[in-house]
Amino acid sequence: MAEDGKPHDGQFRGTRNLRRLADISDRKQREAVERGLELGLEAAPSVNDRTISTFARGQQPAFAGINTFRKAPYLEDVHEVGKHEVAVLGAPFDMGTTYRAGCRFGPQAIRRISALYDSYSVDMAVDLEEELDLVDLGDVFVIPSNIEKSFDQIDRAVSWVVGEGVFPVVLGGDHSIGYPDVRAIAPHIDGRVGIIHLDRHLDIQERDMDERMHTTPWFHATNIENAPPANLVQMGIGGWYGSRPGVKVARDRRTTVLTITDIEEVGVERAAEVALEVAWKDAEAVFLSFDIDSVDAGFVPGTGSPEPGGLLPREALKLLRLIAREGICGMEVVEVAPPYDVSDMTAQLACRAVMDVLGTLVAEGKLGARRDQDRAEKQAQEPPESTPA
Ligand SMILES: [Mn+2]
Repeated sequence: MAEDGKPHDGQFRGTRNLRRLADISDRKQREAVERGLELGLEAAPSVNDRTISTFARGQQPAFAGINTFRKAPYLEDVHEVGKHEVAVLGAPFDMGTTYRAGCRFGPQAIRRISALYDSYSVDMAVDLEEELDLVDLGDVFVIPSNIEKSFDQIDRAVSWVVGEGVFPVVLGGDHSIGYPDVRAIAPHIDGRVGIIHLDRHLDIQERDMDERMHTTPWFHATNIENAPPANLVQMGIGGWYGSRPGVKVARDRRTTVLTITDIEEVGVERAAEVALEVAWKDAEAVFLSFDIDSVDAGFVPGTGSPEPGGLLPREALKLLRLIAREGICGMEVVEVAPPYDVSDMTAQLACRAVMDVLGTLVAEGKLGARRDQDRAEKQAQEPPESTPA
């Protein structure tokens, strides 16, 4: 019992987080209001709330305006990306799909539904707007009829972002982009890159119908010298679709495979521990690849190769958060195919996956204002360097 006698005070995260959130500044939100009034005209005299402008220029209303990811600033000039911490970019490519196409519209759909969300989470006690400098770079110019040229374009785009020291969030697109994403990131890592891959499918065969399709990214990614298969963890596997050629490769290369039944049996926490242990072994960084079809098809109808019996959304989000806690070097969310979606629910879960991962990275001081604060405090504690005599 707390001092004021209120039962359960401080016992639950929710109540504690209300206080934590109150400590986060609302500077960016206030600036956004000022900017809205300046650019969008003051509201009609009948509107009592004078923070509202005539033209919608900020977060609200969620259903209005031009959408970027969570209505973050659109960074038209990619040369400026290095001034920011996180860049969202779309890879609207679906020529690697082997069943139903449509995930070229994934980035648009994820951005559209992302406008629904505010910047802060009571469960995580973070404010993404205030504590993280995120921009939306728009989409990569993919070459719709050519897989290899599209890989080159995606590789070049992601490599640019990472080379500028910025954390990439890639919105797919089909899973073939896992290969160019890792190909882009690996050269920037001084050491091994682990890969944690959530999926119902192994996606590790060499070719599919003679090409490098969405069933093949990890074959090619784990051919990259510092992205070895020993550090690849494949979680949630268990679909009946397209597994046979990949099974042999996964066996030969000795990747770590956890089926959905494994996860069910050991539990999400233990599964995450195993994944982190394997992916991080002798590695400098870990890349996170989230195939939305790792979730039960009932929750994600809008995907190219749906599979019943996968993760529940809450399990998937928990797994992602546990993985993100140790820090990652980038993430992709793939296989959101809006033409088959219902009520934006698939795009919405993809959006939430990104937000929960970013929120975790901020909360754990791996990215954003808390990391900067930790670093500044550490620096202040270090004794001043002695000047040479
Ligand atoms: Mn899949």
